[in-house]
Amino acid sequence: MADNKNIAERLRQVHTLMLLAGENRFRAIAFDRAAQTIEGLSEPVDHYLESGTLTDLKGIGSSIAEDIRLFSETGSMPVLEDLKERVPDGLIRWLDISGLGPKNIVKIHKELGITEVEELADACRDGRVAALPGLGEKSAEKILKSIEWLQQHSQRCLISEAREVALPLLEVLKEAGGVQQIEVAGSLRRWNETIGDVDLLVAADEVDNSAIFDRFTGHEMVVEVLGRGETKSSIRTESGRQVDLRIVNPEQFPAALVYFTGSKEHNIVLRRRARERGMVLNEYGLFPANQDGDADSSRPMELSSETELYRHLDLAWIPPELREGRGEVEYFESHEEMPLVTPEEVRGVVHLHTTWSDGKQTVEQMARASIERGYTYMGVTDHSRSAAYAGGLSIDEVKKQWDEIDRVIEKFSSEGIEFTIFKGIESDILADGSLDYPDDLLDGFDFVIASIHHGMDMPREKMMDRFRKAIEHPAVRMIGHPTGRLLLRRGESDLDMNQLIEWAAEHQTAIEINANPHRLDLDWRHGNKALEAGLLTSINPDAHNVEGIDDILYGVMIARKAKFDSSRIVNCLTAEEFRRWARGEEVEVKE
Ligand code: DGT
Ligand code: CA
Ligand code: CA
Ligand code: ZN
Repeated sequence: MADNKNIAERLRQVHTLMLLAGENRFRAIAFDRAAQTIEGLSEPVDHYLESGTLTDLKGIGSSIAEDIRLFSETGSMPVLEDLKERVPDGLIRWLDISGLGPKNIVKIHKELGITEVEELADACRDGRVAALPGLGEKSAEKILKSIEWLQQHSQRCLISEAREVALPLLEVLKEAGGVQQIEVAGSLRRWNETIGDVDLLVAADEVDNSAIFDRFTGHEMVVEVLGRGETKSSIRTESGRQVDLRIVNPEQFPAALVYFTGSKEHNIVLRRRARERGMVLNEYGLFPANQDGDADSSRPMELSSETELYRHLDLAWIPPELREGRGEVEYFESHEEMPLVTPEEVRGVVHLHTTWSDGKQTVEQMARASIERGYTYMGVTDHSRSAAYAGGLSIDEVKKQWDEIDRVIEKFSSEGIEFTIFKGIESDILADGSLDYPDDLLDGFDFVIASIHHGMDMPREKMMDRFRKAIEHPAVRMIGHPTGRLLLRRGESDLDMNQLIEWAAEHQTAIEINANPHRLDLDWRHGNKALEAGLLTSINPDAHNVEGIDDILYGVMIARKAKFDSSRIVNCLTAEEFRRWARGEEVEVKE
């Protein structure tokens, strides 16, 4: 038995490898389509296999059905195994190089006989790539730039990937004998958008350390033990992540947790405060300073929690996501708490795609999934017409979609379901800053998100001009993913973000926090400026399927890092308040 997700993943691998093997594109695409179909099923595939109805499904012909059957029965898919033999491992990594598609990968690989990313970089430098027909110097330069960028960033991973590693380890270690307390520390506890390594911290009596480390290094995810000592052990997982586990005595736990949560900048400020109060703070504890100013380690302060440690420094407890050395320490000198948005305060799912453009589920399915998750409204925002690659909607299709939304609304009301669906659009901002539809059509939407998907690398002045025009357009209520970045894969547009924030705040136009873990854009580092300007945001999953809605959690944590409370987040409004804001009425921001 294999689950649908697993099967879909294999089919997708076949698709990718076929492209890299230079096989017929349409045959390859069939596997991608089949993967999409399998993913969208509500019943397990085995159900269809048993009843012999697999080939009734859209996009599943008899040959792919056979591949699925074999995989389900034997756990192996011959077509995939065969491709894996034929396509060198190194080539697969070429797919991460932005601007290099399968066709050119195959061409370069065949003509130059190279398979490793490093070899490709060399071939870009010495002119071999530029000499290939259809590539040229510009392409070679672009590929090289992208490789260098990747190499610089490949040591890190997305927070979503780090959580996939950390949470199962945390679960297992929680149950291990002798573990008295356990926490994630480091950048993951601070909810940074990318993570270098995962840090775990355990409180235990020393006699138990060895057994706990056995449990850790013996976990099924571990492929390599990088080091093992008395109090620290590091492993690498199959996904390439490094995890550090440190074990400290229960008395040391609060100080160690603060130390290993970081950030370094935050720790520096805390240590200075300790010194100013005649104490020394380090990873082992908080100590009175002796005459030389060193820690008097014979007399550690008794600390039972992080809160107590902060108290000794005349501070209230600071949430980990704020510990970035950006004024949080000063704030918690005189405040017990900072008002910050919580997941429960988000009421509406705004910015999502449906089968009308490049989403995987229908309006109704997305609505029901939002209801299941406790939301009370959603804003459908498919792509606009010039986004042809993503199934952007023609004017005619927009009107048909409105009809469908009306039908779903009616259906819900006949079922007694209270749920509001707004008709929105994610309109492209074109090269000249105009939007993608005539004004009278734009007026027909409940709200418009304006985003840039093309020409993201125009010069700063031009980019700012495009955004300014979009913000000034009366129909626009939100700017989508402002920098256009794809974390660890593609850089950001060159923008004056402070200026952008000011313009948006003036118009009560929100700049979204795109909650997709690949984006997390608006970046939280602009939080102080956003607060000062009174910027509104919206925590938007940019969901392309039902599961995508759950990314809202990442957006909430990034919003907290950026110091947003619910009064500046438009999808924390009720549906009626959201409608009023969307119409251009003022919303009240708490002071
Ligand atoms: P990462 O792993 O690059 O995503 O970022 P972090 O913050 O997890 O950094 P990491 O794993 O090197 O260290 C975990 C925490 O330990 C860090 O946030 C602060 C603390 N720490 C590590 N090294 C130092 C140091 O040299 N000085 C200070 N003050 N703190 C350190
Ligand atoms: Ca770390
Ligand atoms: Ca570390
Ligand atoms: Zn977009």
